[in-house]
Amino acid sequence: MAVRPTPADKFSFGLWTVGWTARDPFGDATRAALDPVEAVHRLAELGAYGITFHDDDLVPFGSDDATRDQHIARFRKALEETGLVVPMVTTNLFTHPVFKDGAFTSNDREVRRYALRKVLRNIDLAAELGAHTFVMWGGREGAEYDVAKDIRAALDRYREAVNLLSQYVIDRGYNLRFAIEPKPNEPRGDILLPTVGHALAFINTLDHPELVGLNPEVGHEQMAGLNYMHGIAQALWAGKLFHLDLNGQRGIKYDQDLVFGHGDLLNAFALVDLLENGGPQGGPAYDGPRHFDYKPSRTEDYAGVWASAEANMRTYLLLKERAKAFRADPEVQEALAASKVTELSIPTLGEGETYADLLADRSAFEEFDVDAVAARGFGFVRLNQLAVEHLLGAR
Ligand SMILES: [Mn+2]
Repeated sequence: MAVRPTPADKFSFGLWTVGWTARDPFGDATRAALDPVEAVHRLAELGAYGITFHDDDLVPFGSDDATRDQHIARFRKALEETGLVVPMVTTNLFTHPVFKDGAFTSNDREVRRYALRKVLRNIDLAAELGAHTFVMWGGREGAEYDVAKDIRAALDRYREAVNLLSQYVIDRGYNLRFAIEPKPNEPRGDILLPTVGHALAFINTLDHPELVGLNPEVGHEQMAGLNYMHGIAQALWAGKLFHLDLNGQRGIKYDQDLVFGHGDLLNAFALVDLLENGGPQGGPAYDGPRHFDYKPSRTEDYAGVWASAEANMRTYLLLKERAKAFRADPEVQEALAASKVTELSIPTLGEGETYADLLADRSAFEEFDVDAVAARGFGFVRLNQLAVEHLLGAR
């Protein structure tokens, strides 16, 4: 099937994804380092529109100012040559040993002050490169031992950090919003703000909640046994889907970072259907970057790296095409109505109806035939089979 990604599809990749040299806790790197300039050119050739990075992906940690400027200048030149954009930037607050007990929430106050400086410097770079989203994944913000971290104090410090960074963005006049990326564990035993729900509750306590949203990742929700599509739907419902990280995960285990769709394919289908067809008029519910945060498996050479990058985009486009066919199928529309999926959009009380009116409505209770209604089936299995058949290309 002719599936060709184009920049209009808004696919973006982290520099750390295709650039992962495949070092894991048990083994050495299986691939040589990738030049960020080559990553830009290759991704542009494959049809991507954007590239994202952690500060240290682009400029090795500890580089002096002159070296830093050189790395940034080479990268900018590659962007200009290819037309690739930088929609998002993030900060590495997890690799260097100084962050072993966290960054914004380290028990060590000096580490917290250093972390804020590292992020402030990176915010300037993000704004300079035209990014509109600044992701915060607090991978080391957590603990292994319940007695070793005061969780309420840690959340106070987390909030203090995000409030300070928000004020900085406002004072500088940057067109930049923050997106918190939840994860339940790994590398810490337990990470703060472990799910979409925890992060939403935290955002509501901030000085500038309008500047802070979410960057939910497929694998991070599924590692906790949660439904990613539900998480995305709630983020949309709250007006907080600022960005998203697509990849694949097979169940509750370590963070696999597989290619998008190489985990729970049915959930990926429902996700793409939501993003592309879940808007108020049946169009897209989300118009931001379709960002892939995956890792090309350790078994792959560079030919496999670029094939896997392409696989993410192809899978997304194929699911988009399958979701469109699903929505257009008259039998699906009939099954959705028969399952009362559409009836859920009708408010439970009529317009202007009060609880007094409900109490006076004998058909709602006194004359309601509980047994007859309880005997009615919903037909959800038939509906889901229609989705499976569309996904398999059988309809
Ligand atoms: Mn991620």
